[in-house]
Amino acid sequence: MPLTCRGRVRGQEPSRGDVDDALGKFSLTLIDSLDTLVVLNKTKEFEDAVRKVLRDVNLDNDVVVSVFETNIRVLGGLLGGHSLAIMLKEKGEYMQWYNDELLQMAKQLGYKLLPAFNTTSGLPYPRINLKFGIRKPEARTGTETDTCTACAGTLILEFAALSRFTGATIFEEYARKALDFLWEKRQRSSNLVGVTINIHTGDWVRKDSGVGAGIDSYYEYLLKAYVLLGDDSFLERFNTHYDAIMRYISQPPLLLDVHIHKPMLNARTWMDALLAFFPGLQVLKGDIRPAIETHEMLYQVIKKHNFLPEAFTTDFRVHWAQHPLRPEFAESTYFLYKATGDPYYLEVGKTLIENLNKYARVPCGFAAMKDVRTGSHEDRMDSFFLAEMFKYLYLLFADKEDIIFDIEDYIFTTEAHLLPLWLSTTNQSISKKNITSEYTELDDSNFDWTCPNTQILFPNDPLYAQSIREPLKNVVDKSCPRGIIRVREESFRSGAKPPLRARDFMATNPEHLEILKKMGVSLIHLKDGRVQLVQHAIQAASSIDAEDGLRFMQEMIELSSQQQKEQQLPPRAVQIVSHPFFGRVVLTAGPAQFGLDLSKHKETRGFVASSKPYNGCSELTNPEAVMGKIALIQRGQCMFAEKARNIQNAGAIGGIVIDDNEGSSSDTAPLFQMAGDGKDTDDIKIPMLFLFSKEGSIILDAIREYEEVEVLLSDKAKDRDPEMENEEQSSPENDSQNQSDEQVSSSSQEVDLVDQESSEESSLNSHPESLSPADTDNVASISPSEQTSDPTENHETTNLNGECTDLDNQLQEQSETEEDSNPNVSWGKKVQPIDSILADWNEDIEAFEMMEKDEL
Ligand code: DMJ
Repeated sequence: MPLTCRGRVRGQEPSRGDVDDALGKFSLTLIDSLDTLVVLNKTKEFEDAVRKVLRDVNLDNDVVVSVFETNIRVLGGLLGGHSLAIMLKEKGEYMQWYNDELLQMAKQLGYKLLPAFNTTSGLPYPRINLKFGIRKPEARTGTETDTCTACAGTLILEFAALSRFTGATIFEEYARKALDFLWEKRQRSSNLVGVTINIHTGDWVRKDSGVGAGIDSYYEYLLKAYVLLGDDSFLERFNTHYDAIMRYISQPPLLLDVHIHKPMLNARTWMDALLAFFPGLQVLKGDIRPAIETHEMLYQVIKKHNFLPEAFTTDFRVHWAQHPLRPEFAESTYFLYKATGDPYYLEVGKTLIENLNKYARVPCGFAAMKDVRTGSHEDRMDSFFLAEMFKYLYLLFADKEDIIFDIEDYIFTTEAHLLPLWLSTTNQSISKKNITSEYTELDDSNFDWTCPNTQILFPNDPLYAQSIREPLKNVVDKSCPRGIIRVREESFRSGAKPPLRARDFMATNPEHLEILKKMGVSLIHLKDGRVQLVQHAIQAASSIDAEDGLRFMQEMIELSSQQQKEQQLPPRAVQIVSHPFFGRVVLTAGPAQFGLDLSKHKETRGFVASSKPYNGCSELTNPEAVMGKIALIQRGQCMFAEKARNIQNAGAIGGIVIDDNEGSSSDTAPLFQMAGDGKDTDDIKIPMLFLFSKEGSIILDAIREYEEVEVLLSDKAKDRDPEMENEEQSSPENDSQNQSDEQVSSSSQEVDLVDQESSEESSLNSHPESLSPADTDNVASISPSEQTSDPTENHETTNLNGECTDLDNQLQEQSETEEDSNPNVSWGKKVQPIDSILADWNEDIEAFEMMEKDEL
């Protein structure tokens, strides 16, 4: 926890949900970073770290952990540590005392994970209790029915290594069985796999398919299992899937999820950050061209936001603004540099390092970005940051002599742990599968770019990679908003009318209503004037129309979720700029619906002071203390607007309301906007921001320690770098005091004070990132396409110069002026319960599937 400078101990911090399943009270970060120390030539530190692991780590904790995360981070970490420990021992200088202790620990952990495989399918349960396993009542797990494909398909490297290192074949057998089952269950006509699968029946639960979240490392492990174990069947499976990926999911430079049964139908209009590993995998496969293209597209998104947001739309807008310092893009950059030798990739690496130092580095480590748009932090530094990011960035710039062993003798697991390639010839007790009976030789055209090495393929063309990147140079900046694309392209080319797009739909257009009817979509006029759209695929004129209807509904939902986000005020940033923080700590703050709008005005900077009374609900008794400063006030007992008026009266230049609910944090609670008091709040001129208790206590602790604490309130954190330190050193404290005084006098002239009665606070819950990308899929709320105004207002438009019109503004305008219209969801404040939306949606999908079956 790099902001509060503590370790995160499961159970001692508020639960963050699934993400905590990686924590098993087993010193995760220490184990995950063991082999990084050796790569970075910190051999002495490695030796110390191994001793600490052996001395302190307990694997027998009563904690429910993720089987996948425990495998890739802990088992992988122990095995990577063991691999390098024996390498060092053999060299004769370090680790001479080492006697396979890490391997013994890995074996103990391996046996702890085995009960998870006790299913008829052989697919593991997603979670296990380290002490009690699966079934026992005290285990608190074992009732799950689903797991993700990557969760079940990312075991073979670690499990096979464990078997081969120890001679205990059971681990490799179990991992192979799970992979065999997934292969059997692939959708036979598309050769794709879905995101989640029922571990008992093998039915696909989520039938969307991409190369990012939920599937990613399943593909990675098929190819790497072939490399490590030399078993042809893994390569054949990988090639079969790869062919399908390139046919359906790859839409260069994009990689877009599709439906496994209808692979020409895109499943969403956004991409997640996890797919950034894919160019690296393509390099390993030898398919350099699309790797260069996708990597370039991702790099441009990064240049725009400093980091890759967790999810971004096909027109490169932020869909989910968090960035937990994921390493995938650095990983791909490393592999592309190795393959091409193009110094461009060193420049890319330099940018990544500069951004990390500039925006993420805090006194106790590197903090995840809570929101790439504001630059605010989250008190979190996941173990993969040291396991992967450090390793790949170091290796990118390292010469062969910088590394004390030959990195080419090892394969990287998905967590970048190193396993020696000599394992392929050790303890091969499991019979290799030869060509699977179902394997059909693939058309070679997909592998045109497959090669042992680009130096051989393009020996006289050092500009090869550049020539591929060049046409994509402006792909992000010049991109026009795209909706769902590539729907039955062939039929449009042959003259058929393209299907109705959600963005174009107008409920007053008779032609549109006719199309809806054909697609099986009915329009219901609700009593309150809203309209609701419901699709019954079975009522569609044909299966093609039903498919169009499904796509239309999905587009509507995506559009509405987009609009909902656009209507929300983004979070703000509170940046601590005084010594010793120098702008490095940025806290996520909620905005207010009143007072100075920080997105329109320059930021406000000033020292902080607690108000008396601390709740700010009456005239302040310490106006001299808050005069010209940013007042800290506790939430509760009166309205936010009243607090603002009281501190403004006392001469404060801004206010930070700190939550009175102890332990609350923006990591675990959705941020909200502070609402006004229902009356005119134009008299409030100062900026007001809200901090949850944990973020607030970072400021309060800083005051206790350093007394004078200066902060910057803004919509986006200011660059923090030596400049800020210099600024601080050259501007004596009273400079900023003077500046603050000026601000106060100008703002107080404009202040028109109004007395308010005390009443209860109200707030508008509007955290844009409170749903994960997966959560947002089926739920939406949208302003209707207008039924009377100029139809062009609702269109995605490109003018004759090819420049994009600002769709965001159009949508914003729409949302301000229009009432509700809806595809099976409700608009505005009257939101249909999620369960009912999902039920309707599932009903539609079931009907659609039923219809498909009938057709067959
Ligand atoms: C890592 O833990 C692994 O790379 C995993 O396969 C997915 N991604 C995370 C980091 O983003």
